[in-house]
Amino acid sequence: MALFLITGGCGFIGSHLATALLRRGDQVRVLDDLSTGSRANLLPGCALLEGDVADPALVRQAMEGVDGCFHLAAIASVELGMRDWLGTHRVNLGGTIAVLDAARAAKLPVVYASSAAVYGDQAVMPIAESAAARPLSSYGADKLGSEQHARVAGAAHGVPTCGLRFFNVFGPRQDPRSPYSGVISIFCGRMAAGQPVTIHGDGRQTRDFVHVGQVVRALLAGMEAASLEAPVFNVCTGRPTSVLELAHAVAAACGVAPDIRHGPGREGEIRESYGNPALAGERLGLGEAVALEDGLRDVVAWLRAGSPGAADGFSR
Ligand code: NAD
Ligand code: UD2
Repeated sequence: MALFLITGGCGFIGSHLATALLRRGDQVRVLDDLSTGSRANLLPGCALLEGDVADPALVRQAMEGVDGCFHLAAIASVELGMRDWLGTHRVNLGGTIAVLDAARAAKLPVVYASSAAVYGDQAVMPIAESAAARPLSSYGADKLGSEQHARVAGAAHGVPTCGLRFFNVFGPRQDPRSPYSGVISIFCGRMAAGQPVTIHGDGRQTRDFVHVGQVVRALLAGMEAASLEAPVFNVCTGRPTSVLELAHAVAAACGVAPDIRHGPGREGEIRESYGNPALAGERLGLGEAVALEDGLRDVVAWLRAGSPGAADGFSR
């Protein structure tokens, strides 16, 4: 039995990871400021330290006695990064450096969330890890910065790391009420309530929607793969879905006729984004991805059950 720290463990992805760790018999400590996460997302048995991941003294305290850290705390929104450049940078890169710095005394392994946003617009699809990173958002730039500091942590300070470039993650517990939430939770929340959805632009932009169950498997495998070489892996399905196709798939999962409006395109919108999952499949040994339609059914069932917290059984 090991003790793991999860920063951002009260959030969407972190809370599914906490559940998986507890289920396999590990202990979990969470550091979270509850800005977008919630206590209800944690199962009893998780110790919660409430505060800021960019506070170095608090992070050192949170790291005491643990066997490894999963660093997921971030302001996970491209749009918020556009609006509050410096504020999000303090959390999204400053928080990562605080975690890596605290890990160096005991040389603890750190698995951290990067993002497909590091790639920006790419000409060649599906995107492999070897593609040159060219972020178009401050959020993506801070995730790329996190990868660079992870490399420094390994080379200069002996901290083993593994970075995971999540593509567009979806599943139960992604807040449908927040305008900064992922498109699937927004579309499911609105369509299940009989409301129209707004597509930014023509809807032909593509994304690679990966179920949170697959992301949790990647995080657990990432802890085993963490090394001083600071590897990074895509976490994706390799399948593109346009936002327009997605709207129709969500309508089908909700059993409603789609009511789709089109609004202006988003600033800095990435046109095409789907990843090559081969390297992660080989090195992390991830199984078959959950099909989009099956995953959407999970989200709709969770919403119809009243969006319950962690003791909900909505984990794959
Ligand atoms: P989330 O907003 O549900 O979770 C983030 C958690 O971090 C929340 O519980 C929030 O309260 C906490 N947090 C935010 N700022 C903090 C701070 N200053 N100090 C302490 N805690 C803080 O988002 P998520 O979707 O679960 O994302 C988890 C990680 O995965 C993030 O790093 C995000 O950038 C990354 N990611 C997510 C996706 C996705 O599609 N959801 C894709 C790529 C990468
Ligand atoms: C980015 C990252 C993702 C993750 C996320 C964190 C890429 C390719 N992906 O996701 O990895 O880090 O940021 O927030 O960089 N949309 C609508 N209507 C809506 C909401 C969204 O049309 O009501 C569109 C949006 O314009 C975009 C797509 O849906 O084309 C996905 O948007 P999102 O906000 O769910 O995620 P995205 O791609 O910004």
